[in-house]
Amino acid sequence: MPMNDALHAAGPQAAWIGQLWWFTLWLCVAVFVALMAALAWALWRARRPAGAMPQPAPPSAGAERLARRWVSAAVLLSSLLLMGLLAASVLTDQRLATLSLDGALQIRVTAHQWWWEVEYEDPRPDRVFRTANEIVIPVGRSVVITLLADDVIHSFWVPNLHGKKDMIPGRTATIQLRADRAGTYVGRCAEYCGLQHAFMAYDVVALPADRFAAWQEHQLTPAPEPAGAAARRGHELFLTGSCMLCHAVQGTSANGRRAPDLTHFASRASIGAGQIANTSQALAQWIEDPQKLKPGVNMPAHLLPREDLAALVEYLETLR
Ligand code: HEC
Ligand SMILES: [Cu+2]
Repeated sequence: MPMNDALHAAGPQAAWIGQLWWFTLWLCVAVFVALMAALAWALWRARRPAGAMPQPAPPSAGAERLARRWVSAAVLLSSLLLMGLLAASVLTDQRLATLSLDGALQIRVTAHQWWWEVEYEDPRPDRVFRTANEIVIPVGRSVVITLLADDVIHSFWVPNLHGKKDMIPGRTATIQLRADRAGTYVGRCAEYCGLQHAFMAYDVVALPADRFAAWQEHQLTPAPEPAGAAARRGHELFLTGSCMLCHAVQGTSANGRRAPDLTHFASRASIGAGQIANTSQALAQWIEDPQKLKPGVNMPAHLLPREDLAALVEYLETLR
């Protein structure tokens, strides 16, 4: 089950933030209860017999001194509690910075209108690859994600793994995290960014180290030669039509960079950044009229003859 829950930490960073959250919550609950009790007590003490007009007696000097002392004590206590919250959040920041980055995996995530480009870095250029809307990471190994933005301001937020970090065009930010449990964690854009703000999800999939290594090797392979007449026709349409202007498929002449890399598109769970499940029917609808499935999308509609559309879908589904 994909998870999207800040209170079920799957790694140390979210756990530190979770502790701060619980501390803040219980402190505030205690203050609230104390305040309500004081209010109830004050109301009870000041009650008047029904019907009688209250005749406030001038307070005695002693009572006034006592009241002033109470007020000073309350102000002091509130300030101390606020300082406590401040100290706790500074401490949490320091703990977040203690994550060991030895042998960390380096990933670059670039925010686009309205999808996420994911690039796995490697000192060897032939081991760099790109995917979209799905960030696969190994369990138990730190990951440094460099956050960039192309044409939109987003905020990167995978609640099970870490807090939020803004992605601003022209600025580079990083976020360090580690997943200690395997699972699929849903990421969300947490900064209102426009038309598709509510539908810009991505999955962070944490796999055991060996499965991650296998996934990584597979991503590094170019797309297979399509077998079968329909898939071959789809391949040809892809390369002779407009698709290759925006999309890349490694191992072919398509190397557009304006849209998601489709080399292993069929292995992804969804189409359009979590918008719809990746099925052949949805894929055909997507190619024909992406606006209908995702208003505001920056992919044009393609009104193709029926067989051509089917061939394209057939081809895209070979891109495992
Ligand atoms: C003008 C550029 C452009 C052209 C031309 C174009 N696309 Fe796209 N395509 C995009 C963009 C941008 C997205 C990302 C949309 C989003 O999620 O917001 C996309 C998304 C997709 C996706 C979903 C990818 C994913 O991982 O979610 C598929 C599949 C796709 N396009 C197939 C095609 C096919 C097939 C053609 C040719 C018939 C084509 N595209 C032509 C820009 C283009
Ligand atoms: Cu956004």
